Amino acid sequence: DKAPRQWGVTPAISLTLPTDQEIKVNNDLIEELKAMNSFESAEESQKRVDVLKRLQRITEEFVRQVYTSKNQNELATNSAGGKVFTYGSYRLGVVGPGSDIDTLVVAPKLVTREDFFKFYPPLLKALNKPNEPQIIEELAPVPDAFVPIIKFVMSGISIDLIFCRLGVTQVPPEMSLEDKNLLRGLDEKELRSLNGTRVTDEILTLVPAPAVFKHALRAIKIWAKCKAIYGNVYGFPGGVAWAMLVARICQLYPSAVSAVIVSKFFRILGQWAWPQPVLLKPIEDGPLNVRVWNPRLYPSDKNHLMPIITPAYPSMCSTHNITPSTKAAILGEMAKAADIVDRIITGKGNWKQLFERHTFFTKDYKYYLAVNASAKEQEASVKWSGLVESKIRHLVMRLEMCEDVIASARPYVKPFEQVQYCKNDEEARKIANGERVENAPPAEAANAVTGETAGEVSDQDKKDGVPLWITTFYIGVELVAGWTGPVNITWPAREFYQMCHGWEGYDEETHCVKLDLKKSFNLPDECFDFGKGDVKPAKPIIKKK
Ligand code: 3AT
Ligand code: MN
Ligand code: MN
Repeated sequence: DKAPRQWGVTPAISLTLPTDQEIKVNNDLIEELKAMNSFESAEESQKRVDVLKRLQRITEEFVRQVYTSKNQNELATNSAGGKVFTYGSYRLGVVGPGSDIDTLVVAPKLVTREDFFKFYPPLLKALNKPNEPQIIEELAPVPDAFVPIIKFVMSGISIDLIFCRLGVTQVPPEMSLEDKNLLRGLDEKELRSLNGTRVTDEILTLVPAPAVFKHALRAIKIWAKCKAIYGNVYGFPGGVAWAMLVARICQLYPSAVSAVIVSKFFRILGQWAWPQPVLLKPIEDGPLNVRVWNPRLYPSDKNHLMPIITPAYPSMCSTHNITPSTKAAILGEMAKAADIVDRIITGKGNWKQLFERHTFFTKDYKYYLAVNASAKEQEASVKWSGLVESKIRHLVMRLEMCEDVIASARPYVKPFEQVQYCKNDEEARKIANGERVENAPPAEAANAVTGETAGEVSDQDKKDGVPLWITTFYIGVELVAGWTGPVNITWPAREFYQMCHGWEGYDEETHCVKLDLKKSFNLPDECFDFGKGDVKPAKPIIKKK
């Protein structure tokens, strides 16, 4: 007999086959996932396949056009190829009804990033014919992003399209990105673009049973979103980090069903010897002069509180954003979940209990710091709120340093957007700066990216008013036990304002950011999902002596 294959950096904890009870509980889990609308229909999946086929054809046409424009001969042009890869939730097999498709276009050496932004968008636009339903909508190339990207909607599905050229003359249909020598000679943007696909492809090869992994990952992602502990920008694990955590548990229990993976997930990771890293395989060396995660070599890597390391060379820490407060929130939720799942596994509870909505706004804090980012125009608002959002975790870290007053500070993972129609510029300025104004002007919920609004404000008010786009981020603030003095956050606030104002696009006429510390009972309705049973905290009644 051959010894069983070892998955990952240690032997399995158990190879035991599932019991009848575990199989039953696993079926219940899958039913619950279906009930929560986690899966899409067969038609919807087929639509994704068709969209990808179409993108593959466009990619080949794109490469041919670039070759022709560069006077390449017919033989070279016809054999150059070009291939569409995927990464993100689609590649991991966990897309839900609203998911996008994260796609990567790979082309031979001759095709540059400039060519991508010059030739690809017109090819997409050309799919739209007059007097017919539009195939391509919301086309938005962002060439100067950290990872340059073309965003659009194709046949109703959101697409994130990124690009990388390789130092090869042909990119055939069977091309794989596994070989790390392909990374030679790439610039940083190209390396970043290639990374997503290389990491997701590798994760899938490192789990013993992909179907078990996918269902468990669906459950964990839904749980993490319900508990508001999902999102890299805010200092929580993002989709890839959660995937690697689930993958590691799958390696330790190669024969387990998804329900058992979920239960072991909370027990093992909740008691993990952090900051010991979670690895899916030994960290590899490689041909490039780039940094690979190594706390013995790099002091900054030693600061990572919950390192979850990507498997593909060059390995990186996917969770360098985690702070002491977000770590505490994650571990707290894992401990609670472990108890709930124990009861489910033994037949004394049900999966709904695992997916209950968080109590971030209804119970968890007495104080909330609202971060209001406002801009006078919709477009400016998108960029500015994105910039402010990326600084939230830095504000959180500084709040955490006010140890005399603040015990913990935890960011909420979703911004709230609204547009307010002010009487004039002066009033808009006051509102942006958090000054009180008499008879607050009308406001409605908004989406600055699409321009959609709730439609509550009358057309007349809109016509008469000066619009102010406001994005609010919340941070739950727990004071040190017994603290009754003032809550002085002057220092974190000043540092935060400096960071935001230091942005190269900052213009004090257009952008404003203002902190506003609130008591829980003063939170606005936008924080609550009354339909899901949220109850707004009440103002405590002050007893007379
Ligand atoms: P959905 O099913 O799409 O909600 P997902 O995991 O696919 O879940 P995204 O499409 O947002 O999530 O992201 C896919 C990957 O793209 C994850 C990460 O490697 C990369 N990515 C996303 N946003 C950013 C960003 N702002 N900066 C760098 N990489 C990003
Ligand atoms: Mn995605
Ligand atoms: Mn995406």
